[in-house]
Amino acid sequence: MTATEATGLAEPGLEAHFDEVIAAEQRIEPRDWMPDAYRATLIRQIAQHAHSEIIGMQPEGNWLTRAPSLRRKAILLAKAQDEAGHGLYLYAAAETLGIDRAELTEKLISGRQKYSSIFNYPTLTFADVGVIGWLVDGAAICNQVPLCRCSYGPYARAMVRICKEESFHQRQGYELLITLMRGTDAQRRMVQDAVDRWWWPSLMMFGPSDGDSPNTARSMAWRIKRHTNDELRQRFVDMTVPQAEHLGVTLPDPALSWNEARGSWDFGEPDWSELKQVIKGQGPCNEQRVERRRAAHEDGAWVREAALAYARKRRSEGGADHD
Ligand code: FAQ
Repeated sequence: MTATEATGLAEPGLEAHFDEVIAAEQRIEPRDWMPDAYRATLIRQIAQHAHSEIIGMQPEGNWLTRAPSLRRKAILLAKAQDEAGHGLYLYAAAETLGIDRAELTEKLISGRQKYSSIFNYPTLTFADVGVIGWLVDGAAICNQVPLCRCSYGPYARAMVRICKEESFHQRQGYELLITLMRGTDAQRRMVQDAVDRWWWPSLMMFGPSDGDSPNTARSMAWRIKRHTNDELRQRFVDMTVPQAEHLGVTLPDPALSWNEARGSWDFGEPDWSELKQVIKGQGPCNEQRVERRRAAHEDGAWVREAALAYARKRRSEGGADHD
């Protein structure tokens, strides 16, 4: 499918130029003409991505007051703060497409926009913090590095910084797990239990299999997505299996085996019905995650009002906005 076929619109000069920019691997910028469906797809994806970063603070945030040492607490705090920052860059990127952040937040808390399925699972032990860093941030990196080459400039640029920080997140997770694996039998069991619970949901982060992914073909034609969901899932498995061996944990998939001919790992089929349920809002923690976000938003109303009142006052007094 070419970009023009994907748009289904007829605005000859503008659309031809848009197609040329995409074909030449150049960037579309906020003031450029773009097909409505391209804009809508970007808003959908960037908003979901931003919401995921913001909701994604909750499962780990759950352990901030119970981290086992000051060092682990400082690392976890820094990671959660990074995620808040990622959410903000991404909301800012979405705003360049003409949507307001307040509207996006409203859509999230009213269930009209999605966030990643992965953040609807509970964090039962401190090993989950390590496994989230290793597997969830690992999956996020696989998925997001290609987005640094996305055709929409503000999203691609936001992804460059985000990916650098995600790499730190992944390393801290792996280092935490290595420390636990060098500990007691109970600690090793705790890590294995966390891996058993997070492995399949991590594979589901990449989205439905290619045959069931309605958006991939068009997003690839527009060079928003650079690889299909299954390609990225395979890349993640190939990257992760040797890391699991080094760590000394077993991945909970009896079908996992090296395929000599393909030069990559064969693996089992995720439970797609589970992914559908979680996306529909029926995962283990969906309700509590959205409720927590809604409460935080409502509790923060006075901050937004105060900031607005201050900005208005400054403006009416003719003060500079930036000092
Ligand atoms: N969860 O046709 P496709 C992170 C939806 S950030 C929920 O394949 P598409 C950092 C999909 O939206 C993690 N919904 O869709 C961190 C679509 O529904 P719609 C977030 C999902 O867009 C780490 C429908 O299913 N990352 O982890 C999921 O082409 C640690 C059909 O699917 C991003 O958002 C899912 N897993 O591909 C933070 C990356 N999968 O909208 C804290 C950017 C699919 O039509 C701690 N996003 N759906 O109603 C993407 O790359 C893509 O949007 C995909 C989905 C690959 C997620």
